[in-house]
Amino acid sequence: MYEILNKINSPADVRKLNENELKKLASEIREEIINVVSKTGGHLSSNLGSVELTLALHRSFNTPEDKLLWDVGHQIYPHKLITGRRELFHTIRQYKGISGFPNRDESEYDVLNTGHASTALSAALGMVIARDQKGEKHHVVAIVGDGSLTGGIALEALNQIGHLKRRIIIVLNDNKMSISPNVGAISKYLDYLQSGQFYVKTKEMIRSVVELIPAVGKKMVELAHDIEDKLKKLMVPGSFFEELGIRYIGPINGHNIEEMEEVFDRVKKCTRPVLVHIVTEKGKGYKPAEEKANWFHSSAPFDIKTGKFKKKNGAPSYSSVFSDTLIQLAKNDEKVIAITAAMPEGTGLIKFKEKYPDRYFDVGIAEQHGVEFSVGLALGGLRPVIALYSTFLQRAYDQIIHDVSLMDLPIVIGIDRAGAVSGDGPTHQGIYDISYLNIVPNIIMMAPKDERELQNMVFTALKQEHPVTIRYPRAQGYGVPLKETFEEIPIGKWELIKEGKDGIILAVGNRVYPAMEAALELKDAGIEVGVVNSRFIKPLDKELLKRIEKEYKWILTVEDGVLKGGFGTSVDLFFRENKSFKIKVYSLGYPEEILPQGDTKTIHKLYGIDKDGIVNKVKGIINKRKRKIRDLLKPS
Ligand SMILES: Cc1ncc(C[n+]2csc(CCOP(=O)(O)OP(=O)(O)O)c2C)c(N)n1
Repeated sequence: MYEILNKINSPADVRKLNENELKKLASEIREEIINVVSKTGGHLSSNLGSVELTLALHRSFNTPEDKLLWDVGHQIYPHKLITGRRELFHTIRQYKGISGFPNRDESEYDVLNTGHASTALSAALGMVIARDQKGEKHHVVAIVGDGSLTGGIALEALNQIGHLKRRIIIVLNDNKMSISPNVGAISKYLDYLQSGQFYVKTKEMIRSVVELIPAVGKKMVELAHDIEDKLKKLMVPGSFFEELGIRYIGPINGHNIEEMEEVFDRVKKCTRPVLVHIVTEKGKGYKPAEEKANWFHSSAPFDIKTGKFKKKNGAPSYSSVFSDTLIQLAKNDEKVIAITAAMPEGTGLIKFKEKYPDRYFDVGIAEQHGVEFSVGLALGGLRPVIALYSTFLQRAYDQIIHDVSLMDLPIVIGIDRAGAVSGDGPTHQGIYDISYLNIVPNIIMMAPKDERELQNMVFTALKQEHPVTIRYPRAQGYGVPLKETFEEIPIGKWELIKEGKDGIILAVGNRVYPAMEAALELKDAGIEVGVVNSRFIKPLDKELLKRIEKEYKWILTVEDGVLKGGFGTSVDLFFRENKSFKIKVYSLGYPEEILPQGDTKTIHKLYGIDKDGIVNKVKGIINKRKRKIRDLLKPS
């Protein structure tokens, strides 16, 4: 039972609290977040850091009339707890539960659905224009982290915000961290603003420059003042934002509600763009998360007392096999360069950084730039390997077509978190990559059935003179033994695992093992189906397809991706292009709809791409064919 939190049904209740009650509320919110996330998993550190900021915002601004737009949206658990979702909070990230991100369908307080970084400033500016056009008066506040501020789209928005000079409030929530410590020149600049050194440096610099000028005549004095003015501007805190036309205020303690409220109340009177620089601590209030904010960024369930994560099985994750293999291969090839876009832990490339710091680059939340940077590396004769989550690779689609594909460059893209993902919901599903890459020329697309095959794929990919993508899920492997040596896989050659009688299953990546299990179960039921590990999504194994066409009556394709434009459609198209209508192609995958939030097991089951779903589909195909034959035999 929480003394204060249990009475909070809306921000109006928070506005009535006194200083002590507010402090108590902040601590109860933290306790509730730690309790729930320790069971469900979720974004812990950012939420522990944004508690006071959330309370101050909802007290100063008249939400929901005033609009709060949370960038990424992974830091809004405190916001959810005080905007009417307290009782549902334990369902967060679960199937049929509340979302871990802002969701307009859930609450009028959630203004913009987010999940990908750096979108809030652009959307906020659009809402400002709409407000002004309609003669409305409310405030529009975009809350963006220091990591997300480095994303290209955020900088494009700042460019237009400064230009249009409309009334908009930007709250920069600076905790010096992206998921890992923030990187890049902008991050250094924010550090500089925080450090207070600017003041000393300004004075010193002005003094030294002025001293250099001989003090003769009025003109020289004027010149000295002029230089002083310019230098001051150059060194004054926030002058980067000021020069863009955005008023800078800060840095301000993001854990002091009173101080923040005072500032917010003041900036509400501003008639032009303002940026309030708030400084927070990621993981605040829970020691393990304060010490390891990166590991608790998107946390697995953990033991509250020890701060230790609850492990599943002992097999390594695909991400770590990808990274370990790359490290092994980089030993004998100095040209191999590893690139991540702000996900060193998630992609496992942090290990590469430790081994080869000079050949590792974290480009920040900048997937477009990361891919284009790889283009330059490849043009310069190096072998870039960039690992991105499937959902974030969407950001770099133009670079993939316009540069990687059209110049046919040898770049390896590790597509991590491919397929349905647990917990994060619609914004993070990695289900589109097969379809959107399938249509791009020159790209070789692979998907391993297990961790050993992933090793061989990384090895094979680095031998190609073309772009190669390797998609793998967020999962641990099957415990298949890994090796120190690797085998090259012939491009476009599938693995025929098992022959069948009437039909054969062509499975992709993480669907191969469920297909094998399904085939075994079907065998017990007297149904013999073949299974192929379609380890190349592109190019197809045309030779094998031609043989299958001769020997089988039907094919069932299975993939952890959307059906339209997916692997199944490629197989179907292959036969149609060859004017072959003898064999029937059935497909399992996702329809064109927004997948619900849930764990992968639930999603796979829901859409029938797990073992049971494959068994049922095969039985359905066979029954349908039997019915057809019976119908044909009926006397007319
Ligand atoms: C386009 C995109 N790339 C990567 C991510 C993964 N991601 C989620 S939060 C985050 C860090 C954001 O840092 P910051 O904005 O400073 O917020 P903090 O986590 O520090 O609170 C990253 C990289 C994402 N959500 N969107």
